[in-house]
Amino acid sequence: MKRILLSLPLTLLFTIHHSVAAAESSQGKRSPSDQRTTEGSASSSQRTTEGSASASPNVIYILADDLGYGDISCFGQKKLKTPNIDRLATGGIKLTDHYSANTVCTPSRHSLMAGQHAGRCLARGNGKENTLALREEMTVLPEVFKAAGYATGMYGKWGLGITNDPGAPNPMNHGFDEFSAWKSQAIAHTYYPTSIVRNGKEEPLQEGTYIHDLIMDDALAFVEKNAKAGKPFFCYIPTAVPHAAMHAPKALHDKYRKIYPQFEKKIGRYGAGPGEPCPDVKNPIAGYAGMMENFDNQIGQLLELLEKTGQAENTLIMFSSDNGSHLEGGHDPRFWDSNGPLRGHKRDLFEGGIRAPSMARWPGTIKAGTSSDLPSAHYDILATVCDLLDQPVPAQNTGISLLPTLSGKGQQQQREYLYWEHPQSKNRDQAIRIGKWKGVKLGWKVKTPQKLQLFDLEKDLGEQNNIAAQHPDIVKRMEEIIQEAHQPLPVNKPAKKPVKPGNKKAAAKGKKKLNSTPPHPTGKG
Ligand SMILES: [Ca+2]
Repeated sequence: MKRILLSLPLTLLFTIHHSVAAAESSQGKRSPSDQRTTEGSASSSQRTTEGSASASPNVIYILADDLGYGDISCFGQKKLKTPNIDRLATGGIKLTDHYSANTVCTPSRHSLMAGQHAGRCLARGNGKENTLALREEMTVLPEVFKAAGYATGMYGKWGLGITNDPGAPNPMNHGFDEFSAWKSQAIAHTYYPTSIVRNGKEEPLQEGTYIHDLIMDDALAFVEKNAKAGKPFFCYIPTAVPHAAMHAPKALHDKYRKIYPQFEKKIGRYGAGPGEPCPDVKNPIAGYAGMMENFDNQIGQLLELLEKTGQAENTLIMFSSDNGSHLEGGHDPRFWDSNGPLRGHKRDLFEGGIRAPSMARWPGTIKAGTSSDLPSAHYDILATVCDLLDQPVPAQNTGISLLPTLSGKGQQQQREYLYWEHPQSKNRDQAIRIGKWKGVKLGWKVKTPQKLQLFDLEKDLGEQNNIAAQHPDIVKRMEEIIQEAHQPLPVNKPAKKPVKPGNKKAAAKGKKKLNSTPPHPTGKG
């Protein structure tokens, strides 16, 4: 597998404020963490002697789907308790300023796998799934684990292609040994699909089978199997909860119908992939609560299994969400206050669309009950894992290692900015964060791109007061960066069918295709 080492020169023009140990970084000067990443100077055994942690900890990454910043109780949810998810925070570190890489499913997942921000990522929106697949020549997250000798498994919504296709869309083509999933992202809209795909093979399901329980059972079996074998593992759990539709197991749905009877006349509706049942939901408020409790119970099962197999202190668990809360399928994020103090929801680049409730737990290594407001994003996970496992950082990476922030050891490398864009089209929304400053430029759904809006997140977390006019230098710098951060996607390949000489109509069609951008992300997801 071809690997190219990457150094990350940074120019800090603005001071980045955060509470965890920080060090100044300047161009050409690398932090100890960065040196480890680029030069491999610290061996696994060296790190092991520094602390009690194993050099090859198990890693579990749980990615919720459309879970808002205010949707779990340790991040402020008042109406619903999530005691097991909260254990990740009380037993580890809360990452209060950690972000999704994008504001919809596919590009967010693509960025997580490839370690690229939204202006470099090859998926810029939801669309035709197999055209948005990861490129085989890239080294992506599970392949880093494979190179370090890990077992790898994925359980949930892949979102990067049809999972029973044998080519590039298939998770097993990108470093997963095994997986259980929906056949496609569109089918993952229903929790009662007609089939499950295991390791690339589609298996029919009996009508009314709640797939989330099957998928989590498979994840638990993968964890138990490898724990007993003493094999380090990477378990990726991109659950579809709490994305539309509001399907919950019947007993839990009924429990919350009694708690919220005022919504009994409300019907939640959503659609799934071709030919797939997506039952309407009577009282979708109760449906949401029931599916969240079921999910929280599953996290409890996972934690108990780690204790039972003696792996709790040898396992790093990370938790986040692929984008902000949604307004689909009868879900009411306003009732639940799903975005907490933030502005906006899914498909927005205001904080409510991208800031994700995120935590990491690794008993004995991550100090319990701590918090960090280091600005960071999903596209930092690849570099973090490379740092953790002493693996080279893939060439396409744009992230930094967060390991010093998680472990409290070493100097945390700084970055100048975080960047987002949505969607891929002539006019797109763009956002940037530099330290406490947040810039948002709206271009999608407006007739002409608007001027960049500037917010001070320390004083104005809800992004209500645009202070761009008071800080022209910051606005100018942000405009320069977002201009550079956005790179157009490579143009489509020309049609394979040769154009006959003299066929002007076909020639014009071929030329148009060559210059066209990928499908516009109008699809749900
Ligand atoms: Ca999503």
